[in-house]
Amino acid sequence: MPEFTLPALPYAYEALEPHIDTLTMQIHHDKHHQAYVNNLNAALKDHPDLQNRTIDELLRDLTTLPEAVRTAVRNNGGGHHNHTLFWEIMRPGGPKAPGGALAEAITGVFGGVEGLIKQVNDAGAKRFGSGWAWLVKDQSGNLLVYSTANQDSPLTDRHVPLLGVDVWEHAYYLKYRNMRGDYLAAWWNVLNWDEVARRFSAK
Ligand code: MN3
Repeated sequence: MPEFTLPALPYAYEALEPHIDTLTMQIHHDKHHQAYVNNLNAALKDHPDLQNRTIDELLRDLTTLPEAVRTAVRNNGGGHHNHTLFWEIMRPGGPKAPGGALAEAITGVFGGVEGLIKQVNDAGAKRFGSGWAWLVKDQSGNLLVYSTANQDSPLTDRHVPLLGVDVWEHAYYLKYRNMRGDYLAAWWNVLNWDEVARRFSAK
């Protein structure tokens, strides 16, 4: 049966320095993300029908999954999907602002990139405990900012995640200690706006 696998990082562990430190990237990708993948595979071991679905399908259809696996897919499937997105929407030396249709949409909703950054950082700062801050596209194509707890995915609400910031302590504690706001402020330096735009325009 097919198993979910840990995707390789699309850049070196040290590529996002000084904003995201090398050791955090190593532990975050090799240990935390790997654990979500392992736990997801373990949960689906006796459900070959579910193993043939994509991770997107599993998270969209979460409420109809067998109760025995639902929480494990929510937490570990969510963790797998969220982190796969997270690696892809970061890169060293990317453009400092979005372009094209995404830029127009952001200006329309948030007044500009600074307005978007403020809302995302605010959502991340206010998330009590662990979770994510998101920019998503809803089913009508509207842009929304909110946060989710733990590894809950916007896909379960039929929203397309465009940009997500991990605000679990494991994402920043080694370098930023308890200063989540400093991490959030720095994180935008490594955002891959081209990938966010690609997701925004994807059908
Ligand atoms: Mn994480």
